[in-house]
Amino acid sequence: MSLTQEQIDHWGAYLDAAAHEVRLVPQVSAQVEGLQLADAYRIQRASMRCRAERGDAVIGMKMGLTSLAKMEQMGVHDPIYGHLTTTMLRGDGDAISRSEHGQPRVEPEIAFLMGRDLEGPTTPAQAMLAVEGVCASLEVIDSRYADFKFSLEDVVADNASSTRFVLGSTVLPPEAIDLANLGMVMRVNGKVVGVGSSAAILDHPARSLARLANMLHAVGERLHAGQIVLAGGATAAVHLNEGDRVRLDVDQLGSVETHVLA
Ligand code: OOG
Ligand code: MG
Repeated sequence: MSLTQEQIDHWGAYLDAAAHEVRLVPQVSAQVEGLQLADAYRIQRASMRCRAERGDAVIGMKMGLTSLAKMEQMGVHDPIYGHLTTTMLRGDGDAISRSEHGQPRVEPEIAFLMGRDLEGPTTPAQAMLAVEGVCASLEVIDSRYADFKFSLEDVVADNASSTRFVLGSTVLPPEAIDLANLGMVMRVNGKVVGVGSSAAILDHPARSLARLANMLHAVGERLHAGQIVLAGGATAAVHLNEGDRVRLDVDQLGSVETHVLA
Protein backbone atom coordinates (compact mmCIF):
# COMPACT_ATOMS: atom_id res chain seq x y z
CA MET A 1 0.00 0.00 0.00
CA SER A 2 1.33 3.44 -0.81
CA LEU A 3 1.95 6.01 1.90
CA THR A 4 -0.35 8.94 2.66
CA GLN A 5 0.78 12.46 1.74
CA GLU A 6 1.24 13.14 5.45
CA GLN A 7 3.62 10.18 5.79
CA ILE A 8 5.52 11.22 2.65
CA ASP A 9 5.97 14.76 4.01
CA HIS A 10 7.11 13.38 7.37
CA TRP A 11 9.87 11.22 5.85
CA GLY A 12 10.86 13.98 3.44
CA ALA A 13 11.37 16.35 6.37
CA TYR A 14 13.21 13.58 8.29
CA LEU A 15 15.81 13.14 5.54
CA ASP A 16 16.01 16.85 4.74
CA ALA A 17 16.78 17.67 8.38
CA ALA A 18 19.45 14.95 8.51
CA ALA A 19 21.11 16.34 5.36
CA HIS A 20 20.83 19.96 6.51
CA GLU A 21 22.23 19.22 9.97
CA VAL A 22 24.81 16.69 8.67
CA ARG A 23 23.45 13.88 10.83
CA LEU A 24 23.16 10.14 10.27
CA VAL A 25 19.71 8.57 10.63
CA PRO A 26 18.32 5.03 10.59
CA GLN A 27 17.08 3.82 7.19
CA VAL A 28 13.51 4.68 6.30
CA SER A 29 12.89 1.09 5.18
CA ALA A 30 13.64 -0.09 8.73
CA GLN A 31 10.74 2.05 9.93
CA VAL A 32 8.24 1.75 7.08
CA GLU A 33 7.27 -1.80 6.29
CA GLY A 34 7.25 -2.60 2.58
CA LEU A 35 8.48 0.83 1.47
CA GLN A 36 7.85 1.05 -2.28
CA LEU A 37 10.11 2.63 -4.89
CA ALA A 38 7.40 5.04 -6.08
CA ASP A 39 6.93 6.24 -2.49
CA ALA A 40 10.70 6.60 -2.08
CA TYR A 41 10.71 9.02 -5.03
CA ARG A 42 7.74 10.85 -3.47
CA ILE A 43 9.78 11.19 -0.24
CA GLN A 44 12.73 12.51 -2.29
CA ARG A 45 10.45 15.17 -3.84
CA ALA A 46 9.04 16.08 -0.42
CA SER A 47 12.60 16.63 0.86
CA MET A 48 13.25 18.89 -2.16
CA ARG A 49 10.21 20.97 -1.15
CA CYS A 50 11.85 21.46 2.29
CA ARG A 51 15.00 22.70 0.53
CA ALA A 52 12.96 25.02 -1.68
CA GLU A 53 11.46 26.59 1.46
CA ARG A 54 15.03 27.55 2.44
CA GLY A 55 15.51 29.13 -1.01
CA ASP A 56 17.53 26.20 -2.35
CA ALA A 57 16.20 25.72 -5.89
CA VAL A 58 16.50 22.68 -8.15
CA ILE A 59 18.99 23.37 -10.97
CA GLY A 60 19.36 19.89 -12.42
CA MET A 61 19.23 16.15 -11.97
CA LYS A 62 21.72 13.34 -11.47
CA MET A 63 21.72 9.73 -12.44
CA GLY A 64 23.32 7.26 -10.05
CA LEU A 65 24.32 3.61 -10.13
CA THR A 66 24.76 3.71 -13.92
CA SER A 67 28.13 1.91 -13.97
CA LEU A 68 28.93 -1.65 -12.93
CA ALA A 69 31.67 -0.30 -10.62
CA LYS A 70 29.15 1.82 -8.71
CA MET A 71 26.48 -0.90 -8.64
CA GLU A 72 28.92 -3.43 -7.22
CA GLN A 73 30.32 -0.96 -4.69
CA MET A 74 26.87 -0.10 -3.33
CA GLY A 75 25.24 -3.51 -3.76
CA VAL A 76 22.33 -1.87 -5.58
CA HIS A 77 21.94 -2.74 -9.25
CA ASP A 78 19.27 -0.36 -10.57
CA PRO A 79 19.98 3.12 -11.92
CA ILE A 80 18.35 5.87 -9.85
CA TYR A 81 17.99 9.63 -10.09
CA GLY A 82 18.21 12.53 -7.68
CA HIS A 83 17.83 16.32 -7.74
CA LEU A 84 20.67 18.87 -7.84
CA THR A 85 20.17 22.23 -6.12
CA THR A 86 21.91 25.62 -6.00
CA THR A 87 23.79 24.98 -2.75
CA MET A 88 25.34 21.81 -4.23
CA LEU A 89 27.03 23.57 -7.18
CA ARG A 90 30.72 24.48 -7.18
CA GLY A 91 32.91 25.87 -9.96
CA ASP A 92 36.18 24.40 -11.18
CA GLY A 93 38.86 24.88 -8.49
CA ASP A 94 36.36 25.78 -5.74
CA ALA A 95 36.68 24.15 -2.33
CA ILE A 96 34.26 21.98 -0.43
CA SER A 97 34.11 21.87 3.39
CA ARG A 98 34.70 18.67 5.32
CA SER A 99 32.48 20.00 8.14
CA GLU A 100 29.50 20.16 5.77
CA HIS A 101 29.75 16.41 5.15
CA GLY A 102 29.35 13.30 7.28
CA GLN A 103 31.19 10.68 5.19
CA PRO A 104 32.08 12.32 1.84
CA ARG A 105 33.11 10.35 -1.24
CA VAL A 106 34.02 11.63 -4.69
CA GLU A 107 33.15 10.28 -8.14
CA PRO A 108 34.31 11.04 -11.70
CA GLU A 109 31.39 12.15 -13.85
CA ILE A 110 30.30 13.61 -17.17
CA ALA A 111 27.84 16.54 -17.05
CA PHE A 112 25.31 17.64 -19.66
CA LEU A 113 24.15 21.24 -19.90
CA MET A 114 20.67 21.17 -21.40
CA GLY A 115 19.94 23.60 -24.23
CA ARG A 116 16.33 22.52 -24.64
CA ASP A 117 13.60 20.81 -22.67
CA LEU A 118 13.74 17.04 -22.96
CA GLU A 119 10.64 14.95 -22.51
CA GLY A 120 10.37 11.18 -22.66
CA PRO A 121 9.73 8.78 -24.18
CA THR A 122 13.04 9.34 -25.91
CA THR A 123 16.15 7.58 -27.22
CA PRO A 124 19.85 8.34 -26.60
CA ALA A 125 20.14 9.95 -30.06
CA GLN A 126 17.13 12.22 -29.57
CA ALA A 127 18.20 13.05 -26.02
CA MET A 128 21.58 14.33 -27.25
CA LEU A 129 19.80 16.84 -29.53
CA ALA A 130 18.57 18.62 -26.39
CA VAL A 131 22.14 18.97 -25.00
CA GLU A 132 24.00 22.24 -25.54
CA GLY A 133 27.26 21.45 -23.77
CA VAL A 134 29.23 18.63 -22.18
CA CYS A 135 31.85 18.96 -19.44
CA ALA A 136 33.82 16.97 -16.87
CA SER A 137 32.46 16.95 -13.34
CA LEU A 138 33.35 15.73 -9.85
CA GLU A 139 30.43 14.66 -7.72
CA VAL A 140 30.79 14.57 -3.94
CA ILE A 141 28.23 12.23 -2.45
CA ASP A 142 27.31 11.79 1.20
CA SER A 143 24.80 9.45 2.75
CA ARG A 144 22.48 10.08 5.65
CA TYR A 145 22.81 6.37 6.45
CA ALA A 146 25.86 5.02 8.32
CA ASP A 147 28.58 3.58 6.04
CA PHE A 148 26.40 4.19 2.95
CA LYS A 149 24.41 1.05 3.84
CA PHE A 150 21.03 1.29 2.17
CA SER A 151 18.41 -0.43 0.04
CA LEU A 152 17.36 0.91 -3.38
CA GLU A 153 14.35 2.59 -1.76
CA ASP A 154 16.43 4.19 1.02
CA VAL A 155 18.99 5.75 -1.30
CA VAL A 156 16.23 7.08 -3.58
CA ALA A 157 14.45 8.67 -0.60
CA ASP A 158 17.82 10.22 0.40
CA ASN A 159 18.02 12.02 -2.98
CA ALA A 160 20.57 9.54 -4.32
CA SER A 161 23.20 10.76 -1.80
CA SER A 162 23.49 14.13 -3.63
CA THR A 163 25.63 16.64 -1.78
CA ARG A 164 28.01 18.69 -3.96
CA PHE A 165 29.14 18.72 -7.59
CA VAL A 166 31.91 20.62 -9.35
CA LEU A 167 31.71 21.52 -13.04
CA GLY A 168 34.83 21.64 -15.22
CA SER A 169 35.66 24.82 -17.15
CA THR A 170 35.88 23.25 -20.61
CA VAL A 171 32.42 22.99 -22.16
CA LEU A 172 32.15 21.47 -25.61
CA PRO A 173 29.09 21.18 -27.85
CA PRO A 174 28.12 17.48 -28.09
CA GLU A 175 28.71 17.39 -31.84
CA ALA A 176 32.38 18.27 -31.23
CA ILE A 177 33.15 15.06 -29.31
CA ASP A 178 32.51 11.35 -29.45
CA LEU A 179 31.25 10.55 -25.97
CA ALA A 180 31.36 6.78 -26.47
CA ASN A 181 34.77 6.05 -24.93
CA LEU A 182 36.49 8.99 -23.24
CA GLY A 183 39.25 8.04 -20.79
CA MET A 184 38.68 9.34 -17.25
CA VAL A 185 41.47 9.54 -14.63
CA MET A 186 40.77 10.73 -11.08
CA ARG A 187 43.58 11.68 -8.72
CA VAL A 188 43.59 12.47 -5.00
CA ASN A 189 46.72 14.30 -3.82
CA GLY A 190 48.40 13.43 -7.11
CA LYS A 191 47.81 9.69 -6.77
CA VAL A 192 45.61 7.91 -9.29
CA VAL A 193 42.55 6.57 -7.42
CA GLY A 194 40.20 5.81 -10.30
CA VAL A 195 40.67 4.99 -13.97
CA GLY A 196 37.68 4.56 -16.23
CA SER A 197 35.92 5.43 -19.42
CA SER A 198 32.69 7.17 -20.31
CA ALA A 199 31.75 3.78 -21.79
CA ALA A 200 31.30 2.52 -18.21
CA ILE A 201 28.22 4.75 -17.91
CA LEU A 202 25.46 2.47 -19.28
CA ASP A 203 27.73 1.82 -22.31
CA HIS A 204 27.35 5.48 -23.36
CA PRO A 205 26.47 8.58 -21.27
CA ALA A 206 23.69 9.45 -23.75
CA ARG A 207 21.89 6.31 -22.57
CA SER A 208 21.95 7.63 -19.04
CA LEU A 209 20.40 10.93 -20.17
CA ALA A 210 17.66 9.16 -22.15
CA ARG A 211 16.99 6.80 -19.26
CA LEU A 212 16.58 9.80 -16.95
CA ALA A 213 14.13 11.51 -19.31
CA ASN A 214 12.16 8.27 -19.56
CA MET A 215 12.10 7.78 -15.79
CA LEU A 216 10.87 11.37 -15.36
CA HIS A 217 8.24 10.83 -18.05
CA ALA A 218 6.82 7.99 -15.98
CA VAL A 219 5.88 10.55 -13.30
CA GLY A 220 4.78 13.27 -15.75
CA GLU A 221 8.01 15.30 -15.52
CA ARG A 222 10.77 16.34 -17.91
CA LEU A 223 14.18 17.99 -18.05
CA HIS A 224 14.28 21.73 -18.65
CA ALA A 225 16.52 23.95 -20.78
CA GLY A 226 19.29 25.34 -18.58
CA GLN A 227 19.38 22.35 -16.24
CA ILE A 228 22.53 20.37 -15.49
CA VAL A 229 22.49 16.56 -15.65
CA LEU A 230 25.15 14.27 -14.16
CA ALA A 231 25.32 10.92 -15.99
CA GLY A 232 26.66 8.89 -13.03
CA GLY A 233 30.07 7.90 -11.69
CA ALA A 234 32.30 5.95 -14.08
CA THR A 235 34.33 4.29 -11.29
CA ALA A 236 33.76 3.39 -7.66
CA ALA A 237 33.55 6.39 -5.31
CA VAL A 238 36.61 7.31 -3.21
CA HIS A 239 36.63 8.50 0.44
CA LEU A 240 37.57 12.14 1.00
CA ASN A 241 39.44 13.65 3.93
CA GLU A 242 40.21 17.19 5.02
CA GLY A 243 43.14 18.57 3.03
CA ASP A 244 42.60 16.31 0.01
CA ARG A 245 43.06 17.76 -3.47
CA VAL A 246 41.03 16.06 -6.18
CA ARG A 247 41.50 16.28 -9.91
CA LEU A 248 39.68 14.57 -12.76
CA ASP A 249 41.00 14.52 -16.31
CA VAL A 250 38.66 13.47 -19.11
CA ASP A 251 39.79 12.95 -22.73
CA GLN A 252 38.96 16.08 -24.73
CA LEU A 253 37.06 17.68 -21.84
CA GLY A 254 40.09 18.86 -19.86
CA SER A 255 40.19 18.74 -16.10
CA VAL A 256 38.11 19.68 -13.07
CA GLU A 257 39.46 20.21 -9.57
CA THR A 258 38.38 20.70 -6.00
CA HIS A 259 39.98 20.53 -2.55
CA VAL A 260 38.64 19.80 0.90
CA LEU A 261 38.85 22.51 3.56
CA ALA A 262 38.09 21.96 7.26
C1 OOG B 1 24.26 6.60 -4.57
C2 OOG B 1 24.58 7.65 -5.60
C3 OOG B 1 25.34 7.06 -6.75
C4 OOG B 1 26.56 7.55 -8.90
O1 OOG B 1 27.14 8.36 -9.63
O2 OOG B 1 26.51 6.34 -9.17
C5 OOG B 1 25.91 8.06 -7.68
C6 OOG B 1 25.45 6.27 -3.70
O3 OOG B 1 26.37 5.61 -4.16
O4 OOG B 1 25.45 6.66 -2.51
O5 OOG B 1 25.92 9.24 -7.48
MG1 MG C 1 27.29 10.27 -8.87
